Amino acid sequence: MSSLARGVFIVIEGLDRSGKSTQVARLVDRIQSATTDASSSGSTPRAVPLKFPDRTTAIGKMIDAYLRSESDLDDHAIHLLFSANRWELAPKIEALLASGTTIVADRYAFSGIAFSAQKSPHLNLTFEWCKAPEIGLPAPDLTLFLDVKPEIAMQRGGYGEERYEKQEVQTRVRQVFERIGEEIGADRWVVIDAGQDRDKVGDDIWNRVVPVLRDTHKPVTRLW
Ligand code: T5A
Ligand code: NA
Repeated sequence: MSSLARGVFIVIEGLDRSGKSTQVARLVDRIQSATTDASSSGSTPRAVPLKFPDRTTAIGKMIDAYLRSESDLDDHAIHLLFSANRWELAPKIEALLASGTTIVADRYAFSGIAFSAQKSPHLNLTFEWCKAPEIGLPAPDLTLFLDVKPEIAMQRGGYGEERYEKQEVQTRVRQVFERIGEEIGADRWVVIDAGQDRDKVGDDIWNRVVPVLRDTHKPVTRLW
């Protein structure tokens, strides 16, 4: 094994308030301590969090205004902005993975498809149309889908502040996520019961992540 092992690309997906941000932070810490123990260079980060949408870029600021209902955009246009927000970060993803840093992303292309396609058939945002701009992005090695009933998520802090935080929307989003999971396949898409307490969810995630962290010698693939 002469070449540097690449980082692993992990995505945490789920409905609004399913606990993604909580679990992304915990997983990054857990990977960090596991790899610091195992290597001598404790100062180099071995895992970093990313969040989609990244609201800090010029595109991200437009998305942020849309989500807070401060602006209105055509449904196709906002879909393409979410996708562009991923493409503008794709070179950073590639570079981090190549340098041996593991990425834990809070949402990714799958949210992009699910939240837009739930607007169809009312609008012509078909599943295939929504998927098209995501084709060619770096593919996650593992996606953990935090599954929680919309009625449980609704009872959690801060719910209802943003555009898509309505029970009927979340129910349709969950159906599109199910279809995506079937397409991705069980080796790369794992459903986690996110209705459990935080520690139990964290342990279930960790058990699925450990084998993937060891599997760093195959090249990064592309969606789809
Ligand atoms: N979107 C996103 C698109 O339409 N297209 C796209 O391409 C993308 C990427 C914003 C919106 O954008 C849409 C989807 C979204 O509607 P966001 O910024 O990720 O996306 O916003 P949210 O999904 O709403 O993220 P949140 O931070 O609000 O929710 P999280 O991260 O899922 O949940 P978290 O960890 O913050 O926890 C929420 C609350 O629940 C508690 C926490 O303490 C917190 O109060 N909690 C638990 N309570 C009980 N049991 C547990 N196990 C708990 N875990 C956490
Ligand atoms: Na939200």
